[in-house]
Amino acid sequence: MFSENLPFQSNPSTPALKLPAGACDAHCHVFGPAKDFPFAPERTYTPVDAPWETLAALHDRLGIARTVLVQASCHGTDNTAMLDAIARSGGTCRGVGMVAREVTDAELQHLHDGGVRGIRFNFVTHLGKDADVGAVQELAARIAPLGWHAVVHFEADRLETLAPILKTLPVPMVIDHMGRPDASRGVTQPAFGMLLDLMADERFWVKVCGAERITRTGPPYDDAVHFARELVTRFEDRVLWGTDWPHPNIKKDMPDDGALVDLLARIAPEPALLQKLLVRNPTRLYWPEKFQARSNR
Ligand code: 0GY
Repeated sequence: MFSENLPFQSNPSTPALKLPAGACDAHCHVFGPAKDFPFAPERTYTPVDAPWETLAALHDRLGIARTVLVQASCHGTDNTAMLDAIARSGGTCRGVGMVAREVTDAELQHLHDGGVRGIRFNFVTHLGKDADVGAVQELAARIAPLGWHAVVHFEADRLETLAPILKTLPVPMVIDHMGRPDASRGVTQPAFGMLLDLMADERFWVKVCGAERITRTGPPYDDAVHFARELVTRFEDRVLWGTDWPHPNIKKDMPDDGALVDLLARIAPEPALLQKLLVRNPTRLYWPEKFQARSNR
């Protein structure tokens, strides 16, 4: 049986915070519509339809100019909904796909041509079977020549086992949702310490979104903000942020995306840090050709 997801908020608030030009939502999804892009039979949940047009309208309202779509488990390794959205975005969107171990070089090239710049591996119990470690190592070696990175999504208690494996991979790695610690245990908890240790290695990046996932107190996520703030101040050049719209598997307190944007005023109140988090860093990872062009000027 699949669990059914709650609908996203259809009328989010307009944020008070004005985002810098070129701001990027580096973690969000398109789902379906199921009639055009059916969900994967092996999924653990059925999301609500969340098409590109709805996401684009949300981004307009929030002041977001660029998008990184992240493939989610409900679509499995069928990246077509994401590729379709990227193709319709007019160059403002890039993607992170999910692929089978047997993916061919031609398929990887097709994804690259379609705007994909990384692949994602899940190690999260409620999303089903973990990624196979042998496949992760093999695929990481194959995407390295494409200049791609790996996005790694895990629960905090998996890091002890995963860290030694990740350290052997020959690509940059982006960790989802601050490594999913239990925010009620504070920033001094061992699991978060392990993440900070990992981040000392320049290959690792982290997304400072997911406050609504790690919180134990709910909105306005006071317990979770400390984690994001700590990461942004320590690793200003390797942090990314996203809305996580349409918020799959959130069971209560469906986030107001406008309020999530306003949380940035507490996570990165310094304009220079906000600029790195929302513009410079995602450009370096997802639009490297523009990043290099700017650095050469
Ligand atoms: C997220 C989080 C979740 C879902 C997935 O691949 C997925 O289905 O990532 C979750 O359930 O916590 O980042 O979208």
